[in-house]
Amino acid sequence: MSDGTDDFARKLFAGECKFVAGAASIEALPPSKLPEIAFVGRSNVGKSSLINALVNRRKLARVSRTPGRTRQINLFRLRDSLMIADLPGYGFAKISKAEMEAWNRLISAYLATRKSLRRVLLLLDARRGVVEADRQVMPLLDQAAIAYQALLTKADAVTKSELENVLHAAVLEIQSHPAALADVLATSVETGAGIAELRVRLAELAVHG
Ligand SMILES: Nc1nc2c(ncn2[C@@H]2O[C@H](COP(=O)(O)OP(=O)(O)OP(=O)(O)O)[C@@H](O)[C@H]2O)c(=O)[nH]1
Ligand SMILES: [Mg+2]
Repeated sequence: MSDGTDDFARKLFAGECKFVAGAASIEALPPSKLPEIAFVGRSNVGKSSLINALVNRRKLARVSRTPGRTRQINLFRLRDSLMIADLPGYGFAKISKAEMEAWNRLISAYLATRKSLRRVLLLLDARRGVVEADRQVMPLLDQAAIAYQALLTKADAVTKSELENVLHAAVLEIQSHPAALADVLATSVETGAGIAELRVRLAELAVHG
């Protein structure tokens, strides 16, 4: 099956993708008019891996086994159509209170001031689903009133029936969040599950040209 949208999505994510900036503060973030998608989720959930899979580059966004690796907002530009923001992960157990407050400030400021932000992707590990740290972040997203899409990462790491249970529970939980989109997408960078579908959804928000 291939209509115009699929075609555009494929071309968009196969095209030029450039690292624009790494910003540790909102002031350091370059202004942009292009529609922007932010990747949000716990440390180690697979944000950078998913970005790499979407653009089909192995090492565009840095991937690490050590949680807490991405400490700044990393901004990427896809052609002249879309910006992708890889946000620092949260919920890392060994983080100090001061670091957590710094994270909260950075993310709240980003959500409140980034005018070009069109969507947030909230990544959840398929082995766990929604966890306490996510429950603290979701109200921030609701307040910002930016539509967010919840999705499961690492779908390959659970059985089919586990995946169905976690998906079901996640769908039920996000229902009570006003800014969350209704469905939850299952993805895996290992099997490629959900990646093409996600490209199409993101391409719908991009500048077509
Ligand atoms: N099995 C499996 N492992 C994955 C998948 N996606 C990511 N991982 C692994 O999960 C670990 C963390 O991935 P990252 O992409 O660095 O996670 P992150 O969310 O960017 O982490 P921070 O930058 O620390 O917030 C790495 O060891 C990845 O190889 C997946 O779809 N399946
Ligand atoms: Mg990362």
